[in-house]
Amino acid sequence: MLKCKLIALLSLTALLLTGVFFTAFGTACAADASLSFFEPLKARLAADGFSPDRIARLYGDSRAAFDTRSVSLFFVHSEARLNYDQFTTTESVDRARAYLQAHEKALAQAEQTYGVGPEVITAIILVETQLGTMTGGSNVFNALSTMAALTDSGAREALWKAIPKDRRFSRKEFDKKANKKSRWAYDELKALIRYTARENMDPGAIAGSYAGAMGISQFMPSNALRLAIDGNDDGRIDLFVHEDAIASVANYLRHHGWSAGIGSKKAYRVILRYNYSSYYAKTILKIAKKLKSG
Ligand SMILES: [Ca+2]
Repeated sequence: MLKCKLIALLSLTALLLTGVFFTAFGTACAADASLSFFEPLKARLAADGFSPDRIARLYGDSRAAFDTRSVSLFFVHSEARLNYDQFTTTESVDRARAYLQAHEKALAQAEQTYGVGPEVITAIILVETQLGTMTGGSNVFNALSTMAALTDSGAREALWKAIPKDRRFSRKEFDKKANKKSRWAYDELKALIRYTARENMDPGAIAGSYAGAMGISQFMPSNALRLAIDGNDDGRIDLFVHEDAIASVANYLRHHGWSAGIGSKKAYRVILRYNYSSYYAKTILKIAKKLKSG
């Protein structure tokens, strides 16, 4: 609030001189005001047993923000579909082959422990994050908090207004999706807070997808909490470390029914549990086959 008043004074002076700073004033105050959309969410988290001190610290952090940019991507008509063919080109498969060699030890360990072949794990890591090189630029804590806050009408209106009119769903569809996504995001947010506390990580520093998927394996926090594995035995589970991500992908697949010598039909169904898209599952199996054939 103090910051807004100060900027307002400066802006008024600037306005008298040039008029240029008026827009900057509007933006700065809007950013501060939008943090109030997290108030009902903070109360819910405290009621669900999270330490009010920790919650206050998380949302009082200078990086905390109501992130309409990331979350609006859930609520727009998307023209572009992911081009899965890019992952089966010779160039992509060659890079995956180099990854197989570079991480041979961790992949062999994962196969021995979980019965999942190195080719399938590598194919998933290729498609998810281009072998760990593209892990996403959204602040996961902010994206999940913003989505979880959509139970509150003020937050919901602010997001609705932030979506360009020509890309919006109908209001009815938007509300339906906001109801569903806010419940889902709240559970993922709670998992993120628990996971980062357990691993002694700073939740505000985790970058990931706009949906909140994290690390080389793009795990949602609930999966990170339940199924991620410390692959390099350093006592921490860090999905931005290849050994941990490799073991975690293998454990995830095993958890969903993978076993050594699995048939292709069952393999297809298990891979769908990673990402519910037939294009995705077919692409993973195609890459794995190419890698196996040498
Ligand atoms: Ca580790």
